[in-house]
Amino acid sequence: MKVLSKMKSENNPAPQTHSNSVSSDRVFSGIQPTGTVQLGNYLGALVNWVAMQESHETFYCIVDLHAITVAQDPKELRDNTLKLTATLIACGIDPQRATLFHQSSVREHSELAWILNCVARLGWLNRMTQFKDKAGKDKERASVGLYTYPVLQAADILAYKATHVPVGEDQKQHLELSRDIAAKFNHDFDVAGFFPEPEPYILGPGARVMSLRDGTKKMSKSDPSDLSRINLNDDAETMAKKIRKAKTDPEALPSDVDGLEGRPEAQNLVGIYAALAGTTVKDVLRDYEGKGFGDFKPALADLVVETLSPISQEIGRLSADEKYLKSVLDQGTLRARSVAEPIVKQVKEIVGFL
Ligand code: AQP
Repeated sequence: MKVLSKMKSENNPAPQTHSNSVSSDRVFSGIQPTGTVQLGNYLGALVNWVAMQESHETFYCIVDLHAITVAQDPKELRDNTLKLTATLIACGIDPQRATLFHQSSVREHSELAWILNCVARLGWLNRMTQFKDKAGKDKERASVGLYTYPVLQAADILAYKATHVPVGEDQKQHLELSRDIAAKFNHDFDVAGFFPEPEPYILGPGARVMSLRDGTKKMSKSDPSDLSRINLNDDAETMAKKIRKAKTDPEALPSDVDGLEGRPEAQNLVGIYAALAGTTVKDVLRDYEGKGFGDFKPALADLVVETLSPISQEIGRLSADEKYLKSVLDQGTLRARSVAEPIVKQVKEIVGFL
């Protein structure tokens, strides 16, 4: 992947890979079937998912158990699960290489989550900022599931003893919690090294894509404003219109990264350009220094359309083949269970279940 290879060297050491062989590292990541995949999901997570399937054993999970932490229409949830399967394949996930499945079909996730709920501490969960954001002002009315969401996330990862988790920056705190839970389990039951402490894998200028309407807010599937995000299934005209209408400021682009300080919308658009072009913010500014958004936005719109249009068309094609999508998930479930079942069985023995 052009995008990933450049970002890796500049920002973060990559997990060990070996050419022509699969690394012993195991990768797990998840995505909620809560709407249409947006550009932030793509750049923050999916680009890395695709790259990592080449060199690692990978488990990619459609996390429907996480989705129901907020109200979902049952029919929509089922439809979204299939649509997301089509989207992930259209983005480049190869079901022959990666294990692609939906979370509720592997009961070990829920079983391990309960055990880990009894390991995690209330004080740790009280510090989770995503709960505060998602629960909003009236947190008394939020579901208990939304509160314990990060523990289920730890179970998702640890049920496979995954070592690396490619995610967007918003998931950093949850990943730290997963590491704490793994370490506490190992310590409490005197099983040093039983669970690895999973490493977050957060890369490059696409790790935090912000709303097109407000550069201080993360781009999100569930933002009520469709203009705030680029959906992967938007048509070319809609994508270009959203970039044209994106909030900006009247200043020209600066010559260096420091000049973007205090200009969240400009920073976001330049970051999106850099991530899509597989380059750095610094390089983008070198090309567009002194130019206004009247010049920059059309170039960005072209790049967005050029990258996402083929994916959007492929989503349309694959979505029509429900039988194929279900067979991919069925196969993924079998493979995922064959790994998670013995690990969770061992966990039950360790904690003392008969
Ligand atoms: N704006 C973003 N920038 C970079 N990465 C992002 N991710 C999400 N938004 C951005 C990453 O996408 C992966 C899957 O996310 P998710 O569907 O599990 O849930 P989320 O993080 O809550 O994403 P959304 O789009 O905001 O969904 P809703 O609106 O349903 O809550 C994760 O790796 C995430 O970091």
